[in-house]
Amino acid sequence: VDWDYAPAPESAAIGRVKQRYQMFVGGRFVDGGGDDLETLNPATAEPLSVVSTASGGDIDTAVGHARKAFDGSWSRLSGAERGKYLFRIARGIAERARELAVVETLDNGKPIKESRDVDVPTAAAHFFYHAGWADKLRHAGYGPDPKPLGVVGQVIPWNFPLLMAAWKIAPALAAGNTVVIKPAETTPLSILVLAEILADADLPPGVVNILPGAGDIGAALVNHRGIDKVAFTGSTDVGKQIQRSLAGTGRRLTLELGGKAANIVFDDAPIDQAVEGIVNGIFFNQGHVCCAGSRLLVQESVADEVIDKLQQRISTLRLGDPMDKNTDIGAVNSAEQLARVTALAATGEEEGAVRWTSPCPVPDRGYFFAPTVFTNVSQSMRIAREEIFGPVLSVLTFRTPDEAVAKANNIPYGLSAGVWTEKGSRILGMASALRAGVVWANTFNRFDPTAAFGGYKESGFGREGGRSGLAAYLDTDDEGAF
Ligand code: TXE
Repeated sequence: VDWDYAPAPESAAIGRVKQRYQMFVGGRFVDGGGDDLETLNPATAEPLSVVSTASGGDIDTAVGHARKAFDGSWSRLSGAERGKYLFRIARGIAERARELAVVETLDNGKPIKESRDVDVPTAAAHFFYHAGWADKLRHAGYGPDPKPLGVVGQVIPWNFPLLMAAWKIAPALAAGNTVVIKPAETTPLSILVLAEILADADLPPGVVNILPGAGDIGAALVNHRGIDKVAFTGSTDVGKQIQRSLAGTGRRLTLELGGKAANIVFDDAPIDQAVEGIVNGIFFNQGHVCCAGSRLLVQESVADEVIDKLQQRISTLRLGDPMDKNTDIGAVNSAEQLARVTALAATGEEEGAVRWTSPCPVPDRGYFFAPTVFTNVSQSMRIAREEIFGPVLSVLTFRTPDEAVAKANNIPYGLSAGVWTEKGSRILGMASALRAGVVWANTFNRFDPTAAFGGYKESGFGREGGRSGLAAYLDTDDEGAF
């Protein structure tokens, strides 16, 4: 935990979930033309709050405000002045860290220790990092006077609601763009707290507009004629639809889609450390992670030892109330996602894999799924190929490094991978052979705003974070690949 980014002052309002939230458009909190949306606490399946949603007309209004802000004051500000706003927003997140963590956990179902120690500080760090970029664009090798793209339409998912908002908004603003963003329908609350932080930071009206709504509003937003660039994080199916619908429009597009990462353990790896990394890789955030290490590839000679230690370790994980600081695994975000995970896991048994479920008690209300491990998995099984997006690990074995690479790459995705070995040369060799945007060595699920994140193949294209992530919001041919 980097508490510089999340000082969590005792005075912060803690856990204040309002009864109703409004949209944030043109610098004001307003009601939208869509039906109100009830958001649930997935740990209890009980209503949590109500959110006003956007209609098609609201998209016109929000894009109009974003255009006016772009053409007006925002694009005329110096980079240093834009940076000041980003610093203020970062500090605002840090000051309201506890409240944000509680709202996030109640709305999403993730353990409070994760929203407190990962989501919120990393969101603040993202704004701090991009604040530093705002006045340095001319010195970053993008060309003498790199220009923003204009009005950016962004659609984000429910697995890291605040963090994804930060990943999208911070680089867009640092580069000088204005934003219209749609959160996921099951997790609209934390971004609407962020809206209060934006307002308190005196961000000029229209620079960021937040439109809660369902997928139809996302589709209307990305297809709106006033949008210059689209950034989407979500399912591969929706990403493909967006790519098709934008074909020929000339609009810039970045997609961050699904994954099926291989976490590869060699026989010389520090086994206990690897077991921790495997657990973190798949059970962090209930496995609702696009880069989750959902396929364990373990070298045959240590497979029994690793699986045995893994099951022992998983048996100690506490599943339950996400607001309990001791909880390791919280609630699945929605009834729909629970049904999806349950159905896909069932195919594992049908196709002949051996299922092991943690003996932990499972709460009798809310959306919970006990940590599950499949062994005897073959590459053709659905649980080895499809993104489950839940706390389910599929274990495959290999004998040689070449076989590990072949199996790791033999999927339609290419977002991330992990390698566990004491050999430095092997790490370098694997990193270049694996078709994955991110390769972690002797660690997993480490995020840093300075590092570019993004995929190959059906995991999408474009990068977020680092110099490359910023390039995606600039009118430059330089994709920032260094
Ligand atoms: O995703 P959707 P869902 C994967 C994961 C999960 C599956 C389904 O495998 O099990 O997708 O999740 C908006 N045009 N990921 O159904 O529908 C939607 O409102 C524009 C991986 O929740 O893609 C939400 O804001 N936008 C992933 C966002 O897209 C549309 C994160 C994501 O929802 C739209 C989430 C449309 N036609 C799910 N339809 C990751 N890469 O991290 C929906 N949306």
